Amino acid sequence: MSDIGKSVNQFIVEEQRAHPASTGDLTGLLNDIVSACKKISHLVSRSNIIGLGGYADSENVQGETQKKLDIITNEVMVDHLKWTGHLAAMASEEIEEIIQIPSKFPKGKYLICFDPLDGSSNIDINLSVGTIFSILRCPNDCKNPTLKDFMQKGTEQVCAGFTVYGPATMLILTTGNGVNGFTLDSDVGEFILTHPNMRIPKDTAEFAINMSNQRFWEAPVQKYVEECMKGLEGDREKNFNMRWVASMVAEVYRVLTRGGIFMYPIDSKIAKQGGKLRLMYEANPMSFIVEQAGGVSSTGTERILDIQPESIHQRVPVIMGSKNEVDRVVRYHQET
Ligand code: AHM
Ligand code: MG
Repeated sequence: MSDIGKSVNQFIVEEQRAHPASTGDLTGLLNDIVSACKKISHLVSRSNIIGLGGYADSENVQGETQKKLDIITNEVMVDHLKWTGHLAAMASEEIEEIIQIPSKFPKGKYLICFDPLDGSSNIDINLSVGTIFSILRCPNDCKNPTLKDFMQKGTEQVCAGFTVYGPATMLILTTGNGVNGFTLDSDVGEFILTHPNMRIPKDTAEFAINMSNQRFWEAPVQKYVEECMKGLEGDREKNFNMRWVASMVAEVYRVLTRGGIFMYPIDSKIAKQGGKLRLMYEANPMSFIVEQAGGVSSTGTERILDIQPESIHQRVPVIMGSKNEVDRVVRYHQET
């Protein structure tokens, strides 16, 4: 029987039953995340009506001006996750320090890193935004977790997922056993499995990069994009199409559904900070998902999931998507 039509809760419980030794903690944590994302979806869709559009008077740890929804969605995540006993600590793109579980609540064995509202520069123009999360095991004493406990390679992730608040709200999930996509049925308030076993085609004729940064890129990316632009009139065997939504959740969702290569490479403008996208909140969870769907994810010189994190807000170059195109960009890096 096809799995299509199952609720995400049923799907998660069945995955848990396939691992008889599991305690149900991850199932509980995923249910908490699902609840938070449903609340965020509701807030995002009503933000103009309830006065949540536009900027707040604050900056986040990265020095970026925060949108009102950046702050509120961060609070929704923390409020939904802090009391249920599944987490030892949290880290958010919007908050400088790691977030401890208040002492009145029990602590669990997992750590979570999240970007509560990725692509938030798109919110006022009614384009897709989303929430990204990555779950790790707390390695040591879960009673007093520290920053050091979060410094685990992406290969250690237990689960990763993201939502897209677009024409439909979607949830994409991996626990290391393939990638599944669920659509929120807002009439009944449940995510329903609509996209089982998502696979990224190996080949693609679609690339995504912010072309306005072209003059700052390094030689391998210059070469690759120039070839895509020339298509059949250059050295490529096909013509290429370009997309740039400026919302990673929307770009990765597109790559998962019809293939493509998504790049936010290093460039001379952002070289000092190491890249644009954050390792712990964006690059690692998305790389886990992309690899689980048969794609590849690299900085250009290194597999992203193999990077040993050095700080919680660390940024890295990102090149991910259809295998044959990412491999080609990596090859151009090796050749230079
Ligand atoms: P954010 O987490 O502050 O929204 O920033 C991340 C976003 C990604 O979703 C997107 O790929 C990128 O920033 C867009 O950057 P740019 O505005 O330089 O095109
Ligand atoms: Mg983000």
